[in-house]
Amino acid sequence: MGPAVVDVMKWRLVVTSLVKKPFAIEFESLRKFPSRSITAFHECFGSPLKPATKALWRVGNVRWTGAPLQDLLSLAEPLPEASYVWSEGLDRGDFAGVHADRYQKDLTIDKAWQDEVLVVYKINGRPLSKERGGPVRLAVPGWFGTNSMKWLSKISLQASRAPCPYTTTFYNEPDPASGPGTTRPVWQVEPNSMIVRPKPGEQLRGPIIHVSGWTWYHTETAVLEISVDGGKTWTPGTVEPRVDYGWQAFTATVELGAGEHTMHSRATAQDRLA
Ligand SMILES: Nc1nc2c(c(=O)[nH]1)N[C@H]1C(S)=C(S)[C@@H](COP(=O)(O)O)O[C@H]1N2
Ligand SMILES: [Mo]
Repeated sequence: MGPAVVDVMKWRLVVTSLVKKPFAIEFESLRKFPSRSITAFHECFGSPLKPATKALWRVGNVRWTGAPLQDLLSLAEPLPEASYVWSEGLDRGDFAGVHADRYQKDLTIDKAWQDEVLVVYKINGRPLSKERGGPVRLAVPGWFGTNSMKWLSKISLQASRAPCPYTTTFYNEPDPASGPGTTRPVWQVEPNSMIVRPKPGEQLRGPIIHVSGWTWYHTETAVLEISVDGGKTWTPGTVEPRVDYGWQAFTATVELGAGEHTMHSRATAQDRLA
């Protein structure tokens, strides 16, 4: 809906609803909370109107700095019936013919208590720009970027999911675990990988080809493989260890004869190993 223009002197973060001690804090008070920095991949789900049907990624790797959300929650003391944490941004307007007074998202209470979830005021060591969601946004490492609320103004503890277009009309995807016709919220990402070298259409001298790229997921990628025969056989590559929630670089070597070839990469995460 376009960036919100926020005056940091007037900005407050409100923590409210199903809590014993609702409160509001100013920017300077937020900065006095013990700060934490975390490296994390940051991936856009893509347009919720046109989910990507082919290999296409909008993903980067950043370092967030801010106060752990769990510290704010501890201060507010959520009530037992609080099962979701709603976040609200200051942008409003229309998207795809649907009006919203606020951009709103939700997290499960379990994710909100994890120490990687931050109320962020710096990216890569610098203050957040207006476009990046400044002065304060949420960062939810391991989950799609859409959950990382920009121009954050309110955190509210609730018993059910948020009713905003961005949690109901948009950002629900087919759920392979529950069968055809079912959907799940666009929250946690699936194991993923992307070949960066060779580039599409690049001409190379064989037979030994060096492959490199990135892999990312909610937990660490354990196995990364390359196929040059459409997925019949797979050659294992080497994956660098993960830093926090960051993406992991991989390299592999394959042998190819003359001609045109198609290459696939496949990531298997630690928690998906049989
Ligand atoms: N308030 C608000 N937060 C938002 C959005 C938005 O439109 N409004 N877009 C989300 C989406 S879909 C993504 S992918 C990320 C993009 O963050 P970036 O601009 O830092 O890459 O912000 C998320 N947070
Ligand atoms: Mo996005």
